[in-house]
Amino acid sequence: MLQGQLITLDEFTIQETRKFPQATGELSSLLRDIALAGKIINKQVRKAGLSDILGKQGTSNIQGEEQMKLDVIADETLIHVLKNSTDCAGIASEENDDHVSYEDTFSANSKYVVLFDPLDGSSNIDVNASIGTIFSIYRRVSELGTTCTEADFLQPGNKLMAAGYIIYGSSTMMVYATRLSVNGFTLEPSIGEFCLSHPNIKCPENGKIYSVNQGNMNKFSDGLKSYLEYCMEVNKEEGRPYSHRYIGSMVGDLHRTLIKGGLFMYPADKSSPNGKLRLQYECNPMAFIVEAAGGIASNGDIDILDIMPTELHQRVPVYIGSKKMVEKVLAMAHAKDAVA
Ligand code: P6P
Repeated sequence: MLQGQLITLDEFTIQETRKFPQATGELSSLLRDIALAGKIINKQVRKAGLSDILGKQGTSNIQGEEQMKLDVIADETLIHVLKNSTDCAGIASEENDDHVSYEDTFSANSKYVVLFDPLDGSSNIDVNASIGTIFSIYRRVSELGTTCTEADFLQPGNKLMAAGYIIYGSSTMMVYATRLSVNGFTLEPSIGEFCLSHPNIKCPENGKIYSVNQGNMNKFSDGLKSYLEYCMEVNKEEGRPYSHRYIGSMVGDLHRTLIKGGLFMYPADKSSPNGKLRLQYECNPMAFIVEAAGGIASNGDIDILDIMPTELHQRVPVYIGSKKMVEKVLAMAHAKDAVA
């Protein structure tokens, strides 16, 4: 996109709001607040090697995972920015036990709540691989003017109003989906603005990249093992063997899958019957984005977005990406397991 044609995130969200006369602009304003938090986190991530913020914080989160210093910085940044937003009634973070309800009058009368994984893939921080912030925006189900309840944060993904991520990679990008489209914005550091760089993203219907932690193969079901063998088989007509790409950062692996097509999966296995990834903080927002772009996302049985959450930090198996690749792995996994 030429310099003269730059459309900033602010301009884009205002244009989108104008398409709907009844829209109040609150969702757009909340997206801009999240973008601000992303810019602040980006500043810390980009200089992490030069300041004393690499490495472990010396604490663990609700997941029992060791927190990196940048995990805590990102979490605190999002909590602070959203507390000062006029459009967020409360938040729930992957790093914290419970949700937080903002009590000031403005916030209590806001109609949205935000869930986030402040810095997904943070084990990659010290080796400079892509990491990201994942966010979900729901309309609250509790009454305006009252304190948020857990029900506000236990809504299924098919109730999402918007979801997105900020990826701190070779460039810093914000990608978000509404029910209408998925759009990507690249941070232009010289003006400090996210600018539209990937309008109307579509996930290719098929692909040639599969993304899974192959080290867990011995713990996978027979059906899944047969699918991985299928990926590695030589079949020139069908473009196999596929390429295996896995960086251990869901945002990085999913961004590639969204743009280039492919299949990302974190299946259930013998030691993790519900897989590893969190429904509310990772799987639902990513499923919303990929499905808005034409892909599909399943837990192996049903659409991720149709799962009724029962706990804030529950984990689910996930198969997500190009429609034809997800359908194939589910067919092979089920067929083989059905026989077993
Ligand atoms: P494993 C990062 O810790 C994360 O939550 C996701 O970003 C990533 O896809 C997954 O876990 C990696 O898990 O077990 O392969 O290291």
